[in-house]
Amino acid sequence: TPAAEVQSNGIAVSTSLDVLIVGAGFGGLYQLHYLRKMGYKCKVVDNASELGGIWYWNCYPGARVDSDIPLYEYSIEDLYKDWTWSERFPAWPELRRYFQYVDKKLDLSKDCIMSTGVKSADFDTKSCRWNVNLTTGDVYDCKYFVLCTGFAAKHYVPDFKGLAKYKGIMHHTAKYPQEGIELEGKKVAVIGTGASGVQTIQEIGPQVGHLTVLQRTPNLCLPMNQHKLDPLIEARVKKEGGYEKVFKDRQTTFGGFHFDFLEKNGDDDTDEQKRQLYEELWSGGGFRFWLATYKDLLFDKKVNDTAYNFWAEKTRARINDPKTRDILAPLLDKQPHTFGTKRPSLEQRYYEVYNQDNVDVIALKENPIETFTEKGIKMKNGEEHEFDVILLATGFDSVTGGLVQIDIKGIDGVSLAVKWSKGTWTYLGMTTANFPNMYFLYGPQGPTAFANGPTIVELQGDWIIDAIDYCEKNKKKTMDASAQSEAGWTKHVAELCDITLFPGTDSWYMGANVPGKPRESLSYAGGVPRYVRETKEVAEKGYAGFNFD
Ligand code: N01
Repeated sequence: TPAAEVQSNGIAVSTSLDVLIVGAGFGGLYQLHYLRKMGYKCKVVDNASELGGIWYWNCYPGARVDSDIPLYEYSIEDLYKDWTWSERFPAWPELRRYFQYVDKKLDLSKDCIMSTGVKSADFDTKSCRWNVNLTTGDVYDCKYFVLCTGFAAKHYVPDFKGLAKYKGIMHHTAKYPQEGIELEGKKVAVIGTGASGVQTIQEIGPQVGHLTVLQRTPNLCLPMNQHKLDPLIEARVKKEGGYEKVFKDRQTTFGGFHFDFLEKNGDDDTDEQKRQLYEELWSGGGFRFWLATYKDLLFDKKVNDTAYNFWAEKTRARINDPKTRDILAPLLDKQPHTFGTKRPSLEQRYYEVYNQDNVDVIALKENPIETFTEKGIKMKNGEEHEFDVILLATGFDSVTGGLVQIDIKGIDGVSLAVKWSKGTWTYLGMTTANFPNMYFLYGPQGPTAFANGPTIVELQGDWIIDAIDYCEKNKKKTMDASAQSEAGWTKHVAELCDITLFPGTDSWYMGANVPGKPRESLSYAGGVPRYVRETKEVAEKGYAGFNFD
């Protein structure tokens, strides 16, 4: 297809690119920066009006990151040197400012087409290029199509009866109004107690008139141990190489964090030693109690139960009312799921919020939602609750949803949504057969859900950038995963997960949170170092498992 020219604001813009990147979050901006530096003509397209990806959309009260600083930032271009975080786990406004800072340093915005979505894309087998249709009506053609849509680009609203009847203010947390909502004194409901629900509840509980939490499954939350950071101390840590060490550690640990599972199993320790370890991990805060513990925690239910018991004991002690205690933190015989097989949220004052007079919790498994009404929600037991505001913290069509919601058609005209309708197929978690020159990162069958985002977008990002460069240097028109290599990788991902405790729990990790979605491991459970080794080996063998034209 010849390079078309469109008029945008009176300026002639070429719509023919080397690389079109979808998503202006950590992943997409990394691609843009390096590919552009290497001389490729690139643009990023994003629905949001500002850079930041998930941090643009998730601006609900209390939204903050769950990886300690400096895990959750770019390790590149010495960006860390001139940026200082104010808290150990920063909140969304600070993350937005970080993106503005990165933009200023790397001059990214000029190549980002914002407030614009990608409607569809199809591969032209004659020109070997992608035609990409934007919501503005513009059509771009590009040789490489790189999807950096993140794991949570498509929010999920359950099909509640009567939902449309409700006349009050209602938002999904991932579509929270940018200008905020006045909640003071209001009667508010939060449905869902995943990370979004927990963060919202603990933030608004002390502000609203009355808060009703509608909980289906308790979240096995861990203490965040948030604290302010002292800029002088951070400056010293940076000078002594502390940040660079963390960036290196990200590549060598299971989850891309700066801590890792221990070299021992639960049974290697006595009960007393276990308790001592759990106390230490607990007081360290963050994900340590989940990911810096016995290496068989997520493989051996008996060991896992010891962690659950410890969690329940610590948590129950914070909840005053016995009934509420059983709803939020049941004992082992009523445990909602195996510890850590759903992502534990990090909390700051979550359990104390339920000790307030203005906060109630409804256990939906005992008393489900019957229907939404004009004024609120009617429960199965006949009670009707009126609300000024309902917040749906009901999660995402995670990992695959953001990709398949774009109508992408490969060489045989079959869409990605159809190809993955009964299960996901990828090679290396970055490509899928019959979609040549198309790459995705922080998506299905990569370490995604089990790892820290910025770590993964840099590691997978480098692999994709190298692959594109390899094709260009070797004058390849197309690079496409073979059906055989894709089948092998998909089997490998399933096998890695099957030996863990994850498949036994209904969670977004397994695609089990959205009715009708295939149940499968959406992420690679072999850990970051193994993943990097396996993907590097493929590249070193001349991209074994790919067909080139
Ligand atoms: O979504 P979720 P999320 N009726 O799917 C409930 C990341 N994240 O947005 O557990 C009633 O975890 C559902 O109940 P159940 C993080 O990786 C990170 O909170 O299915 N309830 C659950 O309680 C996280 O894991 C941060 O029984 C229904 C909730 O809605 C991921 O995003 C902050 C229901 C959904 O929880 C997703 O988190 C926010 C129904 N029909 C998000 N359907 C940070 O801390 C669902 N629910 C960085």
